[in-house]
Amino acid sequence: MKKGSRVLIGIFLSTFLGAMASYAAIPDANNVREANPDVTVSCTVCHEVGNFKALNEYGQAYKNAGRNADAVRAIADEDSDEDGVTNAEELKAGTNPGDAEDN
Ligand SMILES: [Ca+2]
Ligand SMILES: [Ca+2]
Repeated sequence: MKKGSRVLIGIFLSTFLGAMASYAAIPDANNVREANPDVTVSCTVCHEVGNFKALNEYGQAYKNAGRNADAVRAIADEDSDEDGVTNAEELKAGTNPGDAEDN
């Protein structure tokens, strides 16, 4: 692959990934961090893996509760994905509160 092609691909990927980060609704990620200061938040906390337009069970519960930091706190003791671990426990442990296969 020519150097010019690699540069163009790099620019495209940087732009695309930057746009994805914006699409992931940074304010929502910040709301999760505000309620859980020490957790790492990725897009898949609220969105389906491979389909970021779809919300998982946790993302839907967050949206229904008001989509703010208080909403994160309001659903903290719920188990949105029904895997036996509360949303707050999952966020602290680094597992996904919207994925029953991850607990
Ligand atoms: Ca859970
Ligand atoms: Ca889980």
